[in-house]
Amino acid sequence: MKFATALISLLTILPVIDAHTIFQQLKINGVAPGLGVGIRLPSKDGPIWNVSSPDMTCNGGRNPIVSHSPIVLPLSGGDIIDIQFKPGIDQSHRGPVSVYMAKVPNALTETPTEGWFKIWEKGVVKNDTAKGGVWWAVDELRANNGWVYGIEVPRCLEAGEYLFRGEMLALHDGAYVEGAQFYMSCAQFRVGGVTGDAHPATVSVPGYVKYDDPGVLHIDDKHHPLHDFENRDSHNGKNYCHYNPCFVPHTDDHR
Ligand SMILES: *[C@@H]1O[C@H](CO)[C@@H](O)[C@H](O)[C@H]1NC(C)=O
Ligand SMILES: *[C@@H]1O[C@H](CO)[C@@H](O)[C@H](O)[C@H]1NC(C)=O
Ligand SMILES: [Cu+2]
Repeated sequence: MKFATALISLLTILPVIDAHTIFQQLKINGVAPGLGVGIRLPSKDGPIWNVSSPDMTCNGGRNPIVSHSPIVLPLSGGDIIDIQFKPGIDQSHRGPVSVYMAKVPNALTETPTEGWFKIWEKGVVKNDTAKGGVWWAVDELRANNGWVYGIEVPRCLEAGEYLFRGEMLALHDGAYVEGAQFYMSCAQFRVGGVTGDAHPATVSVPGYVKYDDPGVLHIDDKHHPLHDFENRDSHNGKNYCHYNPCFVPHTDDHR
């Protein structure tokens, strides 16, 4: 396959052991098309800190895109997507995982700022004091060799081409301005087998998040950083509301 060379050289760029990570591979209903296939891969797996930067959309900038897959992967409503963040992520890096989609005229060439809606999110997975306390989506990802499982493609989407943005947020330095670390890549999909009656609220990326949103910046009510924020009730558990939007158009949620 033509894109094999680019992917092999990408693998040599990304070190095997690294504190950081990036969404590099996916499965559709359990089948993996291949590393980087259908995905725009940056040269480096470092975070984006600047929430106002256009690099928030599909990475780039300090992490230039080196492998822009020429493939748009076919999808149907109700398909289950798994995404893998590789290589590894240091255990100091903890936080939520979110997935956004945006409809575009051409998934190969467009990088839209507007029109993003969140289809999936996971924050705190469990809180078991006997087993280390609060367990975040990123802790689960780390335990699963980078895989995030079970992202269902909403059946109510309009048919057409979409960008699919997998995002991991590491909150450990979120007590500081532009401290929270965003890791994202975009996959390219052509969606069919859908009802077309969804009208989800959309946000712009960048723009959907500010460094001082409560789900991103962690400070106490006197504006002192909370270094142990992950284990504070006010910032985790069921009440943890991700940075905007907090709306997920589930498959049965025809809005
Ligand atoms: C963040 O990105 C915005 C938009 O590109 C830019 O104007 C600003 O200078 C950047 N800030 C930093 C600290 O690089
Ligand atoms: C986590 O468990 C501890 C101990 O039971 C409890 O005090 C705390 O409120 C829980 N936090 C969340 C976010 O559920
Ligand atoms: Cu880091």
